[in-house]
Amino acid sequence: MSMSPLIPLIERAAAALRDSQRLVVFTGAGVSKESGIPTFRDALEGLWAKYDPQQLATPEAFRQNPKLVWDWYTFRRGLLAGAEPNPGHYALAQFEDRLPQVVVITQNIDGFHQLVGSSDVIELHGNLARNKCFANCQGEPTLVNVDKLAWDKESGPPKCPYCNTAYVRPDVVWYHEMLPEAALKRAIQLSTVADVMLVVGTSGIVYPANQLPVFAKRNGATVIDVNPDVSQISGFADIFIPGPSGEILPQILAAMDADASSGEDV
Ligand code: BV8
Ligand code: ZN
Repeated sequence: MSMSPLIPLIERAAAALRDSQRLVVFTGAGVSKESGIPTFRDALEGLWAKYDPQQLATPEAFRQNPKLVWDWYTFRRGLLAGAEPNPGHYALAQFEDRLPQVVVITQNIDGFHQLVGSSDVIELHGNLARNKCFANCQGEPTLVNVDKLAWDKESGPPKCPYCNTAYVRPDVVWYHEMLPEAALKRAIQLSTVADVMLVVGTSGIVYPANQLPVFAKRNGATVIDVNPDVSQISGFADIFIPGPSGEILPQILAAMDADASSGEDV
């Protein structure tokens, strides 16, 4: 079998990760691509094809047409129900058995990192499984369990059961909305003191999440970027591994274990 040109990169990444004391993993839609979850832009097929996501995922769009936006999220929840975590998610969870600190900071809203056992996950953009009152009438966030509500589902979202005024909306961060303050603050803190940041499956386009690798790099972290394409991070990453995370991450884990066992032989 010809030596994959990626092997030296995978071994360099494994060596950096094996010694890390304060690892931050920063993920985007790409880590869930091999789970069959369309990335943000792909989630516009069929009847949604004519919409620009940045026109659907905004408070203005929801105010203007709550049913359209609610139905798009119901459609995406259906896609998620048919998908499952991939080997990349599992490999990231297994880092915790080998390293003193692993925090996963994700832009994704699918909850897959928690589903496979990652125990410290920061969700910068919320979670598709949660809903809340659009007015956060009981405080930020006023979570609402819609499974307990009866309403005409054809009409779009239910009214908030607490205030009966505002509609219920998905608990996700829309464009032009602030990210959850505590989550962003902790994400910045951890990125600033990380000794290694493993960036997986993000284009690095969306602000302010895309600043985290910059903070890590600026404060001396080794930055590793795993992405089949060049991202906004690849240019300043110490190690750029061009490949799909579902294949690359298990190989990095195996290389870490191979190193470790050879270390034990000595
Ligand atoms: C805010 C939840 C402050 C909703 C999402 C002009 C310039 C700069 C910034 C802006 C600007 N205009 C507006 C802004 C700010 C804006 C922004 O960044 N816009 C971008 C488009 C330029 N940001 C905001 O509005 C944020 N809020 O700034 O607030 C503020 C507040 C008030 C007033 C003023 C300012 C809020 C952003 C949060 C938006 N919500 N998600 C939902 O999902 O419905 S973001 C959404 O897009 C997704 O959640 C996802 O996280 C994100 C896209 O990022 P990625 O995860 O990187 O995904 P992407 O598809 O881009 O890339 C996938 C990558 O995977 C690719 O690189 C691909 O190569 C790779 N890949 C593919 N296959 C694989 C793979 N990788 C590994 N393995 C594979 N197999
Ligand atoms: Zn309410």
